[in-house]
Amino acid sequence: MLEELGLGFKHVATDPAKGESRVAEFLALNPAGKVPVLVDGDFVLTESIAINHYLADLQPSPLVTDDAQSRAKIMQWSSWAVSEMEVPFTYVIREKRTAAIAGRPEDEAGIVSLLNAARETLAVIEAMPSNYLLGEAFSLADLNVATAAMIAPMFLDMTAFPIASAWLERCLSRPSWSRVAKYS
Ligand SMILES: N[C@@H](CCC(=O)N[C@@H](CS)C(=O)NCC(=O)O)C(=O)O
Repeated sequence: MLEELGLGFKHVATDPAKGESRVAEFLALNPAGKVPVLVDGDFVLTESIAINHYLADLQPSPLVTDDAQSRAKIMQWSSWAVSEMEVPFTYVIREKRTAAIAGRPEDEAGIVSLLNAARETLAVIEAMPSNYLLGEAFSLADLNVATAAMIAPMFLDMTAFPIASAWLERCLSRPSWSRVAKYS
């Protein structure tokens, strides 16, 4: 979102896989021990959706149009992204990581069930009648949903979802996204 809006920022690399989000200095910013965290002066904000909406308020852009129904639709898709789409992927990643650390087999049946739930969310995107979630222009709804959807190709055969795949490709081919790649 910072790259989309052209806002200046300093990225502080924090790798959760190395435990860097669980050190005292980071936990003081986010007791949940998770990235991202935005620090804007004395103001500290966690949760990617809240951060993106805050940034959108700081810097007006075509990503958020100023009418109640568009804003509500962005909220609808953003809530859906974190409560429906992201959840099965999060649990699959967690199960794989936990199994690897414990040296035990993965819960295959559990993973199958989670990936089926993930497919159901992709089917929602697949039913999209336009090029982007709110119509013909990229918006904050696409940004927030694509951030969850970009995990899908790691686990699912995307050929079953040509419309969702083409949409994801449109989102991920934005210049902002390639600039973000250098932070990971
Ligand atoms: N609901 C949070 C999820 C944040 C989240 O799960 N972050 C992961 C990386 S994508 C993390 O920092 N995990 C570290 C951990 O759980 O120790 C958001 O959208 O900001």
